[in-house]
Amino acid sequence: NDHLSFVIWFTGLSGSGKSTLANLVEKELFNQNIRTFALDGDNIRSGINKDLQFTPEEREENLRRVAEISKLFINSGNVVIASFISPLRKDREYVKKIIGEENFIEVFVNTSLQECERRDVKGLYDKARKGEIKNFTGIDAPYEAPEAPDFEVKTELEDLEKAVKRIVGQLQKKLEI
Ligand code: GGZ
Repeated sequence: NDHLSFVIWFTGLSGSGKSTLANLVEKELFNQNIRTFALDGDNIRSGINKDLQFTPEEREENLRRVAEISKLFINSGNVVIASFISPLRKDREYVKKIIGEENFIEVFVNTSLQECERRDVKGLYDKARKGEIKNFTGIDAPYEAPEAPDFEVKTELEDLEKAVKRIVGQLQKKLEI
């Protein structure tokens, strides 16, 4: 089953639901016999990027390596599903340049800081508010929302399954299957 390969890049705050949405998209593509490979903080920052923390320079390097890894995987015929906060526009532009504009699909997982903080699944916002974690995105480090993402999911308003259908439906045209 031959199909085009590209990167679906999920950007949004910690706790916005990037991984949840990415997993649903991956499942849907898998069901359609599309080869996918998922990259996120969990499998990247615990291994290949465990030398990197969260200063602006280290985030940039984190994302640069992710972009290069993504390129390797798309060249081997995978649709890459990448979920990273990727808070700065300039860094997302850099990633797009490495991967190639035509192979880069940006999904803005738009959940308000207020809601992410209310959920606080891992208790990280609480720690950041107390100053126990420095440079935390949304608290004492910036998040720059994409200006023209290919897709935007407002998780507080939209049913996730519907959002997945919308995204995968559009992608099928691009995939030529
Ligand atoms: C943001 C942090 C930080 C700081 C640890 N700022 O919700 P999580 O826990 O599982 O996802 C977050 C993850 C972010 O890593 P990324 O590689 O996606 O970031 S970036 O794209 O900016 O390089 C969060 C955890 O790491 N985490 N400290 N200070 N998120």
